[in-house]
Amino acid sequence: LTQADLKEKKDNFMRFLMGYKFALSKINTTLDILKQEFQYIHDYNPIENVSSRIKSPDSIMKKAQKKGCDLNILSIKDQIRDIAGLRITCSFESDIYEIRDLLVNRKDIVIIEEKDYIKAPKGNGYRSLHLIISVPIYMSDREEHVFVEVQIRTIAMDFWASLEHKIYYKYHKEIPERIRIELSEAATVANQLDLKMEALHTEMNEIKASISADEDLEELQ
Ligand code: 0O2
Repeated sequence: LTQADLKEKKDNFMRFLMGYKFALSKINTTLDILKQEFQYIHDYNPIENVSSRIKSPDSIMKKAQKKGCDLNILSIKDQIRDIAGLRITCSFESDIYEIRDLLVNRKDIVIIEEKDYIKAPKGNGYRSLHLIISVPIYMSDREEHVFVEVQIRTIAMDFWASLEHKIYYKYHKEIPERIRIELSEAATVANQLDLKMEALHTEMNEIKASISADEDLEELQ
């Protein structure tokens, strides 16, 4: 390959990655609107935090090689579905499904795949809801659809996953047995905390509903 060929390949790849940047901006805006609207209508916000990242060209290539995927833009676009990743954290488990439903009901987003590691946690204790969504983006000369991986989890699930991720890489993916057991116990405790917080949240909502029903009644009398 000549220098000019290489430059053209690099330019094409960077342009290809721009599509993912636009898709993330679009979903971030969508979530921001949903958040503000939800707050206005229900006086409640199910989204605590949103973070996003685009995989580096290096890790895209590594993943493509690992998967045995051809190293061209079309194959990578089709087979590596987490080039753009978005993580949403919320306070309560019920919020996760609330956000999922808000996304599912949007006409401009197509849900390609759903993995529920909350109903079926991974062996190590990992819990989260994963969605692969397809997002349309409008470039100057064409319309494209790109995949975005959305991970939705509670703060407790996120706390556990971040630490597990660090430990996993610290031990080069071979976690010692004792730490593995302790991580699994920590996942159980995090789950118990989620259940307790959800129960308190439900109770608070019931109290709020009964106060507002009393107020409505007073207004009528
Ligand atoms: P990073 O650095 O977060 O991007 P795939 O390999 O994506 O084609 P897979 O493995 O079936 O297919 O995808 P899955 O199960 O949807 O999980 C992908 C992502 O979820 C991971 O991305 C992690 O971010 C997260 N994840 C999944 N399992 C675990 C886990 O056991 N512990 C933690 N901490 N995170 C997990 P990457 O690319 O592995 O890493």
